[in-house]
Amino acid sequence: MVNTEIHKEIPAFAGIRNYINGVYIHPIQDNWIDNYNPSNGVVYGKIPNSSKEDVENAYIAAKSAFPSWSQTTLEERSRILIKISELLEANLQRFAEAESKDNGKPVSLAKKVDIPRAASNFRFFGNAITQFASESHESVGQDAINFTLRQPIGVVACISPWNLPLYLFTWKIAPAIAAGNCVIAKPSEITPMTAYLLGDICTKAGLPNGVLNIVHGLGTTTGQAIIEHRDIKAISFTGGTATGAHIAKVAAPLFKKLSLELGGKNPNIIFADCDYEDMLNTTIRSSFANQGQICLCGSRIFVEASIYAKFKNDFVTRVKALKVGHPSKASTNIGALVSNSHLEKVMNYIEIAKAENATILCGGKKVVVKDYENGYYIEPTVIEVTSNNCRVNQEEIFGPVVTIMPFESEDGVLEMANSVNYGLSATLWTNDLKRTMRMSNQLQTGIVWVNTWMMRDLRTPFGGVKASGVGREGGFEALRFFTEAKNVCIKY
Ligand code: TXE
Repeated sequence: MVNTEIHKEIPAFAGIRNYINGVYIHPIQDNWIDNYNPSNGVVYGKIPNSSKEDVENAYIAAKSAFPSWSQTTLEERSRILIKISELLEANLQRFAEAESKDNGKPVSLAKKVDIPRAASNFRFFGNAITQFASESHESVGQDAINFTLRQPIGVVACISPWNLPLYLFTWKIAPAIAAGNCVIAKPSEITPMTAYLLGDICTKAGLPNGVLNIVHGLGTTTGQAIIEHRDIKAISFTGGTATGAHIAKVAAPLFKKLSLELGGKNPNIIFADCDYEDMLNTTIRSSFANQGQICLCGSRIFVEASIYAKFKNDFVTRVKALKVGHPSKASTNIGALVSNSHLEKVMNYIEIAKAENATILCGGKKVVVKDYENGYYIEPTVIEVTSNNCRVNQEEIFGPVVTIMPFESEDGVLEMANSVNYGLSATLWTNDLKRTMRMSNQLQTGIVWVNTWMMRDLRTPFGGVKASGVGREGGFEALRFFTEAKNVCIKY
């Protein structure tokens, strides 16, 4: 039987609950995992490790809500999504602090980027659904017309990671519910707090019970139960490449629709004719924003040989000036990494770099922050490599660690940029239009930024090629993913 205890405020203990059928409830098996604060290494809450039965409860709630929600007018869906957006904006400070405490990112970043973007996701898809049109095709000479129905799929799953917790969680949920689906969503077990708070916001905004159900837990238990569920027809996933491959394997025999947004090892290619200061400022950001834990970070920096020495000197000087500190301090540029195990993974790559005879130009060590000695801090690190084939240039480190190396020719750098398993994004710094077009055409990535980085227009397709994923999110691409196209052919 479903326990319907409503749990509205976060008490000091901060045990969070699943949000199923519009109420906060305990996991059926009373199984919990610890939630760590990365800034001080202290356990500050408990998270349900939800079982198959919890997922089934969420499924029942979603399935029951579907007939009514899928028939709700677009105007009404839009109104509710925009209301959710407004409530997120009204609770900006509370959500930003919760995100920072869970993830280790500076509060200032969560306030400027993560939470406003989560609000934008709801506002954007609340508007987009009212503009989402389908096609018709007149079969000329055959007295027939075809038109496409875009129908919601039913119950769909959204599984998200820990690096941009609410930002990516809502990037999936908003188009899924806008399109008329009911959702089972699982945030990362490492950063569940803002997803937990979102449930209450959705209820207050008038989202009908069961349209969104949030289950918490480990990937191997809760996540696995979701991807194995026979009646969940589509999965939108963002996370590691290995997990994406596993999900694809489980989902294939069940014929689920999949959108997989996975890792990246993105080239940042700097030509001598670029606007130097602009490039330098943005390269600091594209290397170290969110402690380098963004799949879009430009972790392989290639610099044209004629400006390499100058860049190396200026970049390292600027990196050394970045302040590692507690996420709540306004002076902090680099907060804590998300977990101790992730910190160890990143540190291990620094040892790998040394073993590969790369040169650590700056950083490379853990940082002890006064009063927060057990937090997961690391210096921003720049590694000079002599080949693109080394492990630190081929494997996703996902931390405040970048490599730099010079290049001689456009063809040479293109070859290195593409010689990697991943293919998410690339950044080009140049003022040469012809080169911009040549390179943009040939880079094997889903996204190319020219003279900017991570500038996002939510209407544009977002996703990668090769090991960076399958499918596209964003704009109408996301609404297409969350609907089935049905052709109706009428002979008249
Ligand atoms: O991610 P996981 P991890 C990269 C980054 C990082 C690596 C591993 O390199 O070091 O991936 O990170 C859920 N069935 N990225 O292990 O495990 C899990 O609970 C269903 C890049 O922390 O992929 C969480 O909700 N779900 C990335 C989500 O998958 C499962 C962002 C992502 O966690 C599952 C994060 C299973 N069997 C890490 N196993 C990006 N693309 O931005 C796990 N999950």
